[in-house]
Amino acid sequence: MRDIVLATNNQGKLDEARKILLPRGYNVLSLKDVGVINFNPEEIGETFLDNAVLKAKLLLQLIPNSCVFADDSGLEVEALEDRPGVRSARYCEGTDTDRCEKILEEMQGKENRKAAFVCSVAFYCKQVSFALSARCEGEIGTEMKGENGFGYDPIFVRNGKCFGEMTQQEKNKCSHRAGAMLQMANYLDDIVKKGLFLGSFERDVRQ
Ligand code: ITT
Repeated sequence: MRDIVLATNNQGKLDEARKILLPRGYNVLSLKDVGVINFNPEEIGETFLDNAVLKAKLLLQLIPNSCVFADDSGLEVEALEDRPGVRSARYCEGTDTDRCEKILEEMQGKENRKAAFVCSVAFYCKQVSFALSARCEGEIGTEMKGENGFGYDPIFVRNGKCFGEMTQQEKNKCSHRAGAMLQMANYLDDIVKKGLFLGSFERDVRQ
């Protein structure tokens, strides 16, 4: 099993990444697993890709002998000029529910309800780095639905079903994160074949 450390404080992202990458032979370690505490980079990038790169690079500085990756993601709503976008996590003060309610309020009376989730991923280790993005198209519902997932899942509808009502397995069949993680796994397989993958986190702590 190959260890990769995810630079996130978001448990929802961690759970989804694990479900997608474990069957591909990649063991996703959390910041806590590798003893990194107080990891709070300022996300000053203008794009999801910029922020993913920023988070991954910062984590690599802290654990330079490991393979690390970061996910920067969010919701783009067409009628709101692609807001909340890179500011998805901090669109307004409060909880995920408060942020969903704010979007629903802003969408009142709007006919165009098209939206997309975007996920950018950046992978870094000593020898190699890459970054990529994936999108999942859908629309904003008229009310919050379901108890599953996290963030804006209760208001994001894909093919008639809300992400908040989907099981993780269902969401992982079509989500932006699944798209990005599966592309990443393909790149990683290539890196392994070329002998450039660094190995496990254990090696990192022992050296
Ligand atoms: P890290 O930076 O620590 O990874 P974060 O939650 O701050 O965690 P981002 O800066 O990438 O992450 O912001 C992403 C926000 O976009 C997240 O907090 C959710 O509100 C939303 N989001 C991203 N992916 C989502 C998904 O699959 N379902 C619902 N909301 C999602």
